[in-house]
Amino acid sequence: MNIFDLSGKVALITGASYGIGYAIAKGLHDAGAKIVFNDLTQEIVDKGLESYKKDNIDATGYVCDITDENSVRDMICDIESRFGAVDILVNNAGIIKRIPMCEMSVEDFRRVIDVDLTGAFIVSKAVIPGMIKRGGGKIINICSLMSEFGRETVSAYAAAKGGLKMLTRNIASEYGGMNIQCNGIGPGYIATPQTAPLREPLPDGSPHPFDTYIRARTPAGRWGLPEDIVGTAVFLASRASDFVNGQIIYVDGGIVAYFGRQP
Ligand code: NAP
Ligand code: GCO
Repeated sequence: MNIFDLSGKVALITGASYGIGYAIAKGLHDAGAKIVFNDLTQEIVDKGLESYKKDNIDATGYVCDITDENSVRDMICDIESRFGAVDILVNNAGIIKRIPMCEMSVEDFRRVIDVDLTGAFIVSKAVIPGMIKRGGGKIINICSLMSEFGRETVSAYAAAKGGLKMLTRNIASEYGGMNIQCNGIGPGYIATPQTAPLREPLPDGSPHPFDTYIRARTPAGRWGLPEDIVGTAVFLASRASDFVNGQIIYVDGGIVAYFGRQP
């Protein structure tokens, strides 16, 4: 028996047209799961579908904003009628706005909380009843180093991702008795469109100071790749993690463990 086998499982990965979500979806597919994803616009969903097709993955994509509860409910009803209840939910969709706190509008702050925290609540709330009926399920919340740390300009994101860590523990506490495991993954600094502005070389061709900083701050000495997250996601989606609940696993090249080099 392969304890990582996901054959026959339905996996919904939010915001998975590209980036970390796409890599996780590909990994869950390779382990046997049926892949369903959503994104904000038809254009992005179509781009995602093209990538899945190129990788020989028969994925189904929905246009759905995770902050819109009615739209999420419609998507989950449709998934349940076509494929059955969602067995694995990956709350991956997320945004960041890098703005110094005292310059940030309350609207911007609320939007980040809405997508990164409330969105995960809305989608989890919509799939949990189906999981209970089916006898269990797996929820994986994509947290962040900012579930533990702060830094300049990311107040809303850190507040949301810190909240997502606690939502993870609460779902584990509230539904663990119904055989639902809810865990989080805290990726380190991963090379995706979200972090592209932190990696772009300066006009004179020299590396971005944040790029240099991250390489020095990461014991592995490099940025992570979306593929680095896949093994942990498959583990948390599979029966191999059936007694693991409410944990956040940092997949960060060692950043959380490292105090940093003396300047
Ligand atoms: P990304 O490249 O920006 O991808 C995020 C995806 O979420 C995009 O497809 C985006 O769609 C979608 N999305 C945004 N708002 C949405 C909404 N309201 N409803 C549905 N979909 C929505 O980000 P990523 O770097 O792959 O990050 C994925 C997750 O990992 C995020 O939660 C992020 O915070 C987290 N994370 C990233 C890093 C990192 O270093 N990259 C590290 C730790 C945690 P659009 O294309 O339409 O915007
Ligand atoms: C930032 C980054 C981070 C990462 C990630 C770290 O501006 O500091 O974007 O927040 O994306 O979430 O785990």
